[in-house]
Amino acid sequence: MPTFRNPVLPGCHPDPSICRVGADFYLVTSSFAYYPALPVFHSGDLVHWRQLTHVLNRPGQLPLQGLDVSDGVWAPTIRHHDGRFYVVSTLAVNRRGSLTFVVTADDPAGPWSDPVPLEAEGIDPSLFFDDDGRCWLTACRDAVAGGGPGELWMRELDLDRLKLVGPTHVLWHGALRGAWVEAPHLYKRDGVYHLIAAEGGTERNHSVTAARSDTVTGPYVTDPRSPLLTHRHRGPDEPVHNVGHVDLVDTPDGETWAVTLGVRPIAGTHTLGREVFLVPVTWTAHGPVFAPETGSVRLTERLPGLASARQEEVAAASRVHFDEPVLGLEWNSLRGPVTDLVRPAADGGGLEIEVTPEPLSSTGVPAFVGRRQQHVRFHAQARISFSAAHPSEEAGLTVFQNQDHHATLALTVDEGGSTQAVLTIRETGTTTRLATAPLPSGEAILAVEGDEAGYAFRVQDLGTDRWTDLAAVERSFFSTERAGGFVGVYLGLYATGNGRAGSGRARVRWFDYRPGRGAATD
Ligand code: 6LW
Repeated sequence: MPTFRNPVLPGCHPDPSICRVGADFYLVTSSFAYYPALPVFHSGDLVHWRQLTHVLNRPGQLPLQGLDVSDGVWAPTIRHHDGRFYVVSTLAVNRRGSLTFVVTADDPAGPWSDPVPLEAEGIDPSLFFDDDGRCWLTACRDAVAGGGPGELWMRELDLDRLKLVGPTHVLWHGALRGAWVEAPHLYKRDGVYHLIAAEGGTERNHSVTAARSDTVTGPYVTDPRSPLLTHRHRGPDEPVHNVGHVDLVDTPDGETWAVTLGVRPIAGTHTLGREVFLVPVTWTAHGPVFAPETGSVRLTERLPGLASARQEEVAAASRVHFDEPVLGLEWNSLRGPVTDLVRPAADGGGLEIEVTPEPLSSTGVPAFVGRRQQHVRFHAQARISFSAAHPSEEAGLTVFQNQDHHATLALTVDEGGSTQAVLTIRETGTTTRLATAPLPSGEAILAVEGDEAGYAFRVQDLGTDRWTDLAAVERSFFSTERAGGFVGVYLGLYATGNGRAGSGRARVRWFDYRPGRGAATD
């Protein structure tokens, strides 16, 4: 039986939503405070995904400045109806829904419209297009009149005016007493409306629950089989945890599959964030059955029967020379565009990064670009030259969990003006210098190698070609369990004057990322 490896989208890609148009599948995930926002992926076989674009990739579309990395753009839903793609999502501030919006496009590769605000409270909006052509938005919010803590609600969306109309229908308070119910999606099968949701929170107690009704606005009755999918009862040896937040799609061959988020903890902690896993689904008179063979999300799963599937080529390893006019789609900045600060050099000789006062520890827009770490075992290195004008100026590589939790390996100068490489870690307001190495040539290869134990940092002075091992940082330092939040590790390039305006700029000739030994999707 041919199989595939889960996760199908490794690295920080939480809250996946999926739809199909003909033989093509499209998927979107949360992007939090990263810019551009809401990555859109395409697949022909549900297993291999290639990024097409971002839904929000124009300056000023959403106010992300000032936000913690784990706030921002949460839990989108993508749907297609009548030749048009729709994405609904929420801007979260201080971990609460502050603005829900809809964005549309005729082509999933864009351009997408500007976000249209909706009078919708809460988070995790979704869309359901009924047979009668009516469109319904569902979402979750604090329970208004008991029964909570949370509740799922619904209102009709006027597609011409992109405006919610008519009364609000409170649909359901969840199956698990006392647990917050979220991430609703509505599906109709054989005339029955199936409301699928997540409960228990996005950590270890995460689960998939359901309710059903014969009429779209309810009443919805709890599916007594709930939870329909969870790993909350599976012990520490289970390789996949936090399973929940699903979206379902039917294939042209009549199969149903679900995408779900999950994490791959090692010794109880995870660094890659919530990733996208693919799970088979069958249907009975009661409703969907997730992972009918095993009841669990597996790292090796049988292939979808998509006989004629067109496979997307997905390169794991890459050396980027930054000789294209714009950065690849895998590169994100924080809270806004940085095209004026971080750009491919006009002479084609790599990436230029301006020194600005904005430190990585702020909630502003630092001169930073990063890509997701997608393998626990990986190598990343960059060839960089930088001559700092002051010891507060630095430029280099960062292993970035969030603004309060990251490590930097950077070129700077000491009090005497001599160039050196400095390795520091920052944790909740405290910066600790772990190691330094003199770099008389001012040009170096900065490298970090990760595995189950930790992140080992080293530097090669290109004047002498001599490598110096600096120090290793334990892997759990960068874990969500330690740092909090909802995101995974990014590997980035940055420059800052740490509050001091600078005039210089760093030059990065190339950046290398490749999975480590045995790290297929490790
Ligand atoms: C998202 C909610 C959740 O809105 O985490 O996993 C929030 N569950 O559904 C942010 O990812």
